[in-house]
Amino acid sequence: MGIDLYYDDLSPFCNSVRLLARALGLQLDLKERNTDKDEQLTPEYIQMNPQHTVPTINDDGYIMTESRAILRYLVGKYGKDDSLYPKDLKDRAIVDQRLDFDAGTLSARWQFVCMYPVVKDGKKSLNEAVLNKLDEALGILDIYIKKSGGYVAGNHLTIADFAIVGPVSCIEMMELLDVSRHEHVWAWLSKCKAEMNGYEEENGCKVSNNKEWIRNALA
Ligand SMILES: N[C@@H](CCC(=O)N[C@@H](CS)C(=O)NCC(=O)O)C(=O)O
Repeated sequence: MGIDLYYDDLSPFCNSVRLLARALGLQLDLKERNTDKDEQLTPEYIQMNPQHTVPTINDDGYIMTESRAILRYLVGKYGKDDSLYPKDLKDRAIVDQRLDFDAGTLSARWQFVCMYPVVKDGKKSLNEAVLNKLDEALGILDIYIKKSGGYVAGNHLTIADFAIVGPVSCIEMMELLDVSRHEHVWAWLSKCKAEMNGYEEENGCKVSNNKEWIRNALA
């Protein structure tokens, strides 16, 4: 029996979970909840996840929400070794720091300051100040990648890369910022595309499909 994943193709946070499941060789039973149509607002879903967000997983009755918590849970339970989430205290703390940076700064700026005003509140353009804040977050990520030796939290893939590749590939797709200006982010993104199993299927093609959705919202 696979793990139930409640997901939405519009959500990069779901793609992060799907990419990690691929890396771990896990079978997911995909249960779509289109958040654009509020399919996550049913009493049954809210009973399972009071935040009514995707992704949510149900692993044989064990419910977990919040993409980064899900990544930690899956790798802890199903990882064959500790390379994706090191057991060494200091190495793990770096991964956790990057995950927190993503949740509190990078993805938060992207989701709540850039995306939601457009797709939820009908804003037709983003002002320079907003884009500068997002660009600043990318600049910080660039420093982290440079310091770590080519990946977000080390010199190899960890769950921090899986968490961050979803939102960064969306930022690239929106073409509101020149991501290539951040050379380490740009090189890292290429490596993720090449090295993550099923990248195109689990993230790349969804990001491309969403381009139209966002373009329409901005038009
Ligand atoms: N911090 C959460 C964010 C998840 C999230 O905001 N998902 C959005 C889709 S991208 C959602 O489910 N929105 C519907 C809602 O809030 O009702 C995570 O990383 O899982």
